[in-house]
Amino acid sequence: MEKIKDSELILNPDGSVYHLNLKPENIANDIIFVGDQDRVEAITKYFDSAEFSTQKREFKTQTGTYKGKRLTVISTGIGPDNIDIVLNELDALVNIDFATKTVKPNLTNLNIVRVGTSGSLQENIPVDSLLMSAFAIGTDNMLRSYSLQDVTNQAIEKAFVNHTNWDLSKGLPYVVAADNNLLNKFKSDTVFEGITVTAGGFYGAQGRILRLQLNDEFLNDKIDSFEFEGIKATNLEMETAAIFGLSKLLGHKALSLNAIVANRKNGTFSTNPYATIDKLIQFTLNKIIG
Ligand code: R1P
Ligand code: URA
Repeated sequence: MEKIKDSELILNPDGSVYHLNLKPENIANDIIFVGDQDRVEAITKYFDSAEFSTQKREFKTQTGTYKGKRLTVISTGIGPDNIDIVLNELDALVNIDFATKTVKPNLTNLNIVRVGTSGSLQENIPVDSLLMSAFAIGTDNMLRSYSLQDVTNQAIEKAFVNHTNWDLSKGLPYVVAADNNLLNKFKSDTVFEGITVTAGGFYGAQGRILRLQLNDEFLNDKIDSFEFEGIKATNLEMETAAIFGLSKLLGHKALSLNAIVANRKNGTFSTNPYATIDKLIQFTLNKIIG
């Protein structure tokens, strides 16, 4: 096995991985991703016991047990670029031997569930509802640095590009599915399901106009009328496609759950987003132990 160079897999003086500040023994196989650092404790406050806590930059990690199951909660901060760091470093923690800097012969698969917030594109998916992403369309380009063809759904990609008359000077959108086993495990009558569009920004990239003119002011209307084999494009956020894509490439299983805090169709925002996020957290914890 070839040794990975020190400049490529960077370890801190204490042996922890560069950005996440974690050592292999600090993480569980079941991991919850949140964007916001403060959401980590909003989840771990429900744990039976805590064993580990650390933070570097926006990456806060806590590991403990919930109803006897060992779980790690980690904040990713905002955006697909952060997901590149979090997923590569988590994978290194389980699949690269830090002593020899070689890839382990037997690989470990992590289960990753994102508990995030999102804006709905559909009038009938109101603020304060919950939504699970069956597919994600990445419009952010981060994943295009990798060789992608084995993990993307090219039929949906083509249909989306045609339907939206996508301006390819912004890069080619990519489509990745959620892990099917996790999708079935978390299915519920109380949770909407749809195609999530992951944007590389919150304002222009999600069609928000404050003072700047957009490349395509009708893009959100074209996205919200997109559907593929009966599944609609339902919501906009900033991480899911990158999580699905990198997880699939690295052999991990990923799901994304969203608390709908904004409705872009009727212009509303939740009056109590933290209550909706808490509803999503309790839903997630109960399903994860199932
Ligand atoms: C934008 O406000 C942030 O909220 C959503 C978006 O994906 C983006 O990260 O997710 P989180 O609530 O997990 O941060
Ligand atoms: N997060 C997003 O990225 N977009 C929204 O509209 C709401 C939350």
